[in-house]
Amino acid sequence: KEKRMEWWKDDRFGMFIHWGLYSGAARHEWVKHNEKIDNAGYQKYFDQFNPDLFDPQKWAAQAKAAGMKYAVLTTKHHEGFCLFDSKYTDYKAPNTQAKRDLVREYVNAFRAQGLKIGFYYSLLDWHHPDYTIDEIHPQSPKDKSDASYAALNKNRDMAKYRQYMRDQITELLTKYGKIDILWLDFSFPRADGHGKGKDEWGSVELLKLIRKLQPGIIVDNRLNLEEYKDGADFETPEQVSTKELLKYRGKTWETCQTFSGSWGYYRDENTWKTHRQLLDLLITSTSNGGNLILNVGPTARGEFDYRATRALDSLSHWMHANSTA
Ligand code: FUL
Repeated sequence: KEKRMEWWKDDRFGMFIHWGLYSGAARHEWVKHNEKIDNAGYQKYFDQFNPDLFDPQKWAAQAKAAGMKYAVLTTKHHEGFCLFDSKYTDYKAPNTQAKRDLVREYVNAFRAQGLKIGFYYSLLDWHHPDYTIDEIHPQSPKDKSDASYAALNKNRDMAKYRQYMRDQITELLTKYGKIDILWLDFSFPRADGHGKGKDEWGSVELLKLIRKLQPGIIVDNRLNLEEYKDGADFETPEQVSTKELLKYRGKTWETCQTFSGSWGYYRDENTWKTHRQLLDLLITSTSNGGNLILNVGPTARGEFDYRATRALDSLSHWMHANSTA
């Protein structure tokens, strides 16, 4: 483990990219859950998805200029839509107006700039027909009774979904060359019994498969496997303050932070962090033994929002003025 973490501890700064159908809704990557939208209601974002301005070379150049050394892209977020060409689903970018595997283009462009490659993959899936409905599913029952959950889940089989995840993770870890990071999200046991934990995800098996397919890969802690001896490589404090980050000193950690409050593109959000705040996060993280992964939520057309571009530019000016490279 020490060995595989070496480059990561040295690199310290990465770019998170949340991109999916929710980018078209432009109001949070949890929009399907937040507004209780069913598959039929969500279909328009699939039909309209057309990233005509997607230029991964430009994304990679912006990341590099800002001093970032690695990137993690959402290959599939909770909505279930896949940016890659998976043979296990039709719910994927090649079947939209994009007509191609967008993950492959990201991998090629970022690798060409010398950046390390990471994949985010959601354990939650609000589209898959076998994913059982739980309390955070868009179709969770109003009355929250055991009987309602049982009725809704009569024909849903998590074992099939577990196999689907193993198949897709196998695709991701065998078809794109060396993958440096796998960022799985998320598995928190739920108090009321209508949520999911490591057993429903098949976390132990999944991690064994991952380590077999890509022995050097770095995996986050969201499989909830702290007790498993070859478990998580790093902790993932999410959107916490610089003060809170100090508590992680001595651990192996990466704080994930967004420019604003959501991860997916949210056009009308007004809570953007100032450039000074971003710099504080970077300095506090790196000087306390942690990493920072800063998130950009591109638009559905495939562009970085002007506010994200300005923030990255400001970091890049600072990097330029303060580095010897
Ligand atoms: C969370 C997710 O639910 C968010 O949408 C986002 O992906 C963040 C990094 O992790 O758990």
